[in-house]
Amino acid sequence: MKTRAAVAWEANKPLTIETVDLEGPKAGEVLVEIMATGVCHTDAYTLSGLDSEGKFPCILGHEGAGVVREVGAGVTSVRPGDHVIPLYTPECRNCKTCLSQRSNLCTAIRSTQGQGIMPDGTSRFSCENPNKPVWHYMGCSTFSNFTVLPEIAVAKVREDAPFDKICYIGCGVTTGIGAVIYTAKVRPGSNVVVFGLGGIGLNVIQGARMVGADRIVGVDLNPAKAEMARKFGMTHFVNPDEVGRDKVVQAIQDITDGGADYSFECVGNVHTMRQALECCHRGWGESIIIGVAPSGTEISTRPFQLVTGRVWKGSAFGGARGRTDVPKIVDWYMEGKIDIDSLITHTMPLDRINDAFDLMHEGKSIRSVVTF
Ligand code: NAD
Ligand code: AHE
Ligand code: ZN
Repeated sequence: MKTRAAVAWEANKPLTIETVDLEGPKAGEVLVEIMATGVCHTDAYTLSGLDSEGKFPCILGHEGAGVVREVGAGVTSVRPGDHVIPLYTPECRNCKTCLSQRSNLCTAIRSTQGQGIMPDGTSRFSCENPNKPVWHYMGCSTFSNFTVLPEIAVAKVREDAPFDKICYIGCGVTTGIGAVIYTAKVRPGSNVVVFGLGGIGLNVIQGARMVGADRIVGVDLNPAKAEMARKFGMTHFVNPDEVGRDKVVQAIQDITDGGADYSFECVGNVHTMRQALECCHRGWGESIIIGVAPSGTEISTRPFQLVTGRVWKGSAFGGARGRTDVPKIVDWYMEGKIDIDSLITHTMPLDRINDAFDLMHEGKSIRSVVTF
């Protein structure tokens, strides 16, 4: 079949809207009509050329929602007409990691996903001729009106939920709230610090308020982000340019009576990762890395920071098990327990998708959503 998609031909070039060829689902796969997709900073990161797994030409996008239109042989868990959210972190329920229940990092299809291909080693997308494949991205490619996914990489969700809002649960909402509740398991009354008040950080703040955090400190270079953060529960704001970039840790320790119980890095910068660790309370403070730093960069700190009890860990997709947890998060939204609408600051059609990247880089949006 043919489908309209935004193609990234090479790094650092605007996407172009193309009519591409898409092969139907093979065994164990499903064809999904994408109704809406968010644009996450990770899409911009890969487009920047700094992602070691970035492969061009490709169809980016990993934060979508849509409807199953066709299923391949042997598919049993979804059928045509089901509403689904694509999962870049699938849940096969059969690999060592899924069976362990100790992590959400299902390994069933991770290696082919990182190479831009389906589990059988080929791409379903091509442009101009079948010998010119266009690569998949994070196993999702939601910047295409139709896409093919393995059955284990879709979460079936309720049908009354609006696609142009719940698409954000496909990455940002789950990553932020999940990092608080599944990865860090933040306790009520904790002091929480969030570096980066964008599409992820604001969801960390929303999660921290949900679980009853006490002080919630936000850190961002862009003071325009503070207003929305306060609405979501931020109690204190630190602007590194105001306090001095080398005094951020001290400023946080002053606000939190000695340091954060939990900090979350939602920028993707190795310097803020270090600050996020070092602003943690001696003896127990835990710092969770969410931001994706350019490949080739490294984090550093004095080992003494760890010897004295601080803990450094990371979180992918908020530690959420996609097929199990994503439908629950959709329910929380529909029941009014979480706010998604306020964070979607811009909505545009596919042919304006480059505006979403511009707005993000200019610091003018929280989340842009593209509708088909
Ligand atoms: P965003 O662009 O919406 O937000 C980033 C925020 O960081 C902005 O408000 C910006 O002003 C702020 N910032 C930039 N430099 C800063 C600095 N030095 N100090 C303080 N604040 C600074 O991006 P997003 O969509 O929220 O994504 C944030 C990060 O999380 C990205 O690195 C993204 O790739 C990553 N991410 C990771 C996961 C995961 O599963 N681990 C999931 C989604 C996104
Ligand atoms: N290819 C990248 C990896 C980037 C990365 O860490 N991705 C996160 C999700 S970001 C969503 O916006 C993730 O899930 N990581 C776990 C995994 O298995 O990829 C790079 O930098 O090499
Ligand atoms: Zn993302």
